[in-house]
Amino acid sequence: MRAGGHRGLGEVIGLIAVIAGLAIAQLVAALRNGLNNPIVSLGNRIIDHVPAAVKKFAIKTFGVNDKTALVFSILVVVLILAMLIGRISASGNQRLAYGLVTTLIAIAGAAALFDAGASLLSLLPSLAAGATAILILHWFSLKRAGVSHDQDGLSRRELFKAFTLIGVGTVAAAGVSKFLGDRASVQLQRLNIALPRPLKFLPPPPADPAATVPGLSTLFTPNSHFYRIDTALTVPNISIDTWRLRIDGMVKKPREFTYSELSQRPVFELDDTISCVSNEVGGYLVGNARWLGIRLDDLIKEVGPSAKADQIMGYSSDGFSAGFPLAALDGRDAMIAFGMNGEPLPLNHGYPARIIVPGLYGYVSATKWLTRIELTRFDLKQGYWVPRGWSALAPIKTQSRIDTPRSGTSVKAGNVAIAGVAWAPTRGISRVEVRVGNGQSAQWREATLGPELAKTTWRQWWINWEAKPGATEISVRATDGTGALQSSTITPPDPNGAQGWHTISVNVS
Ligand SMILES: Nc1nc2c(c(=O)[nH]1)N[C@H]1C(S)=C(S)[C@@H](COP(=O)(O)O)O[C@H]1N2
Ligand SMILES: [Mo]
Repeated sequence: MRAGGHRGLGEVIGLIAVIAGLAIAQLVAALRNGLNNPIVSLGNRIIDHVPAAVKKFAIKTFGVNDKTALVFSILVVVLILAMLIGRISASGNQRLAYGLVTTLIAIAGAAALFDAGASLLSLLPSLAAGATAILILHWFSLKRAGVSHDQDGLSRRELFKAFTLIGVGTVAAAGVSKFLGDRASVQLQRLNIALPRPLKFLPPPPADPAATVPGLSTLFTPNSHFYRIDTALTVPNISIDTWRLRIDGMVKKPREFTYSELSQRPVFELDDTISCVSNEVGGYLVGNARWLGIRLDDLIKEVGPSAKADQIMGYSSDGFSAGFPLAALDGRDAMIAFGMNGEPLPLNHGYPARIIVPGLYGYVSATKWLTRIELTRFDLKQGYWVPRGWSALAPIKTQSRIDTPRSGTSVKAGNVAIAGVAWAPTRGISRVEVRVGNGQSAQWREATLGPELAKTTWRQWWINWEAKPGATEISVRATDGTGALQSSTITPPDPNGAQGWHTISVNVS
């Protein structure tokens, strides 16, 4: 038997060493909130530094799965490197192999030092990963030296088996400990806390037209179906016991509040449709919820904003920030929300607290995992997305969407319901029109509007259509509560939200 062993054995050993290293790193990361797996830290740095164009491409291509795609890509690169390292180690060049591991660890460690709330401790997961990988490579190299004379492939196979077992065992252990560690406990806490009760509940919602119009969005978007957009590779796990909200900056009386202090203030309910600025015409990065929380304007008044301040900046525990005009607190029901559709905020949507400002896109207002509010100035501070090319001011544009029929599908000739939603928070929707066909003869017809919960929410709409065989286009346009017609000018989402009438093509058979 050659000293190098079976073909491919080096690569397998490299994989085992690195996977076990990552599992150990995961275990170490689970020991303390804020520590991250090296893969996650690398991903965080990529998210922070990729050019805006690439990020836009990723969101467009992978949609809300862009993070999974990113983690997966990093993992693939790391595993390819692992095989390379294994190969080098198997060929006898231990120094080069360990050198490469050390280099990888140095890069991952450096990445971790920029994670939110990083300290020297942030290096621990990477160091643990490196030490594990090198130990395993070393052990195999000793074994290899030991068995290279006895011509016996079996012992090598046994070794391989042993390490597969160790690898699988460590991955399982790391997963379990992570789960039991932070996530499960915060998840459990969330299930067990009672939301504060408003003095006055909003009336129960009216009958939902979606019940009788198949394919139409429901009046409220269930939390489980609500779109999620954020830069967080791992969802922050924040316990209400340790959570604090600091309000500072250009204020007379900076203050810090605990969860119970805030939730004992008068709470109210707000029906509000939030949207992502990245939502394309006809897109699904929009949802409607009944939020529960406290008034933001009252809170800001109490800390005494300086006359010089013109921006309210929310910061999250993971380093995201979003700023909007102080002047947006013009009486509208901006809130610090604790509840969403009758439940505490889901972890994905900002538990334990987030900001909701009716009428503004999420990236300038809706900070999830909120831990700090700073009164500042637009000429001093920019929120996370602004230096990345998005507008500093971003009111939600009037949009309308056809939910059914779906574009590119076929429908049977006869009576077909065309239906969808339209939104223009805080202006409301006063009219929705639908046009079938695009020729001279095509007429705009007024759709029936669903119930108006508030000027801040979307409105469902529907219309009956006598579909005749052939291919056709269907367009929709909305008029907001001020009487302004939705713009027909097609613009992309950047820098401040897509415009244009949603047009679909369907085939009638
Ligand atoms: N902490 C944090 N909050 C955030 C973001 C983020 O990346 N991090 N993204 C914002 C953006 S761009 C949008 S559109 C909304 C989306 O809120 P949702 O995920 O609850 O739908 O959250 C906002 N709040
Ligand atoms: Mo967004």
